[in-house]
Amino acid sequence: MTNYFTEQQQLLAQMVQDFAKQEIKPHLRHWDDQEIFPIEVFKKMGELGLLGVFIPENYGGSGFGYKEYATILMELGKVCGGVGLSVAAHNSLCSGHIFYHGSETQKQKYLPKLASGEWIGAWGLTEANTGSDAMRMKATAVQDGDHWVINGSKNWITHGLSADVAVVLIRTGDLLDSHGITAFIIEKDTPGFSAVKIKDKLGVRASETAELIFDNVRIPQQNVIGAVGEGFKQAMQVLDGGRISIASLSCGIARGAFEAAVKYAKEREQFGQPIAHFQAIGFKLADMATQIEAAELLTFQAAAKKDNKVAVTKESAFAKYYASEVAVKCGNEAVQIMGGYGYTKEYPAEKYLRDAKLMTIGEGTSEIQKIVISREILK
Ligand code: COS
Repeated sequence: MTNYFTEQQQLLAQMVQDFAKQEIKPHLRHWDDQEIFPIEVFKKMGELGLLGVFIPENYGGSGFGYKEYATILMELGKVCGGVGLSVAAHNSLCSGHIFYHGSETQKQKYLPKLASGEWIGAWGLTEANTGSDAMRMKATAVQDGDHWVINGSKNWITHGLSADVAVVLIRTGDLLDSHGITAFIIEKDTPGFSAVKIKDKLGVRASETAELIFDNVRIPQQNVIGAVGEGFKQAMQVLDGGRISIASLSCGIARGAFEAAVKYAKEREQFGQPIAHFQAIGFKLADMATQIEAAELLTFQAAAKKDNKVAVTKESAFAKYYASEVAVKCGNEAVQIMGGYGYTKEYPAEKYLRDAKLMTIGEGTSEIQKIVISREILK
């Protein structure tokens, strides 16, 4: 795929590889074992322009497009799905929501801090009982003069504990009214707002996950994003972009697992020769390579359409669905090729598999992607 990259994408890929070699790879195992979200390393990525990738320069961002964003996340995915997930949630969900739907005042207030990494951003749609069925959310906001009072909770929120600011989707109208949900910006120290870390995840363990709790949280009217009642539609549009980021991470995880498997298959000898010489292994590698190329093409297709300001509902679902399933397959095959070694933490394959599994769940499960795709086809 590298051959299709522009010079700018190649430079970005190299920059992320250099950064990852220095700042991420040496600590991967520790962060994964201890479930540590490396805040200081995350903030350093802000200095490199990786936390405001598609935010225009006048708001302190890097001013790149989605193709460059996809390239960055593919490189991060090769190294650590957890760190990559935090970068994705920060860029496309929190900053993306404010950038695409916020007022000029909100953009000027929040985007420079988010793009530089001074502030970490989270985004909250899901609740304990409403994941795929997002519209049935229970957290409510009631108007009180020029403020809104929020009660309820959000669950599975990426770096919800460490975030300085969160964009949250809250019910302001009737249950199941698609125009009864509103997006609010909440800052960390707002009274009544707290968060609890969720522990013991299977994968993406270097990415913090938290529950957000709202106990009579008073939010000023100026922190409403767009119009009251527009939140659900905004969230769906934000996820259309976000799913390209998960597809990109998935491609990176798949390629990381593939490269580790190729290296091992060339070195490991059984029956007097490297196992790569056996057709059983060669065919596995051929399937992995073909599927990764296809996943990358789908992902860059969605990214290119997003850059051309074309609706990407179907294309991002294609890419997210296919690439995330390919990541799981490649992680699984890498473990199989490495045999007993692949089953230990001494080798990278098992982490790729664990990190990959989240990609088929977060920002809409594979089953939700198929609902989105089929609805688009049958429209
Ligand atoms: N872009 C713009 N608007 C969209 C949209 C999109 N991609 N998808 C839906 N909408 C709009 C619809 O047009 C509809 O608007 P009107 O009521 O004005 O006609 C409204 O949103 C409701 O849409 P729909 O009737 O399709 O809602 P459903 O409850 O059937 O839900 C799915 C649709 C299942 C696709 C949605 O709930 C979903 O994506 N769920 C998964 C959520 C998810 O990814 N969660 C993980 C978050 S982890 S970060």
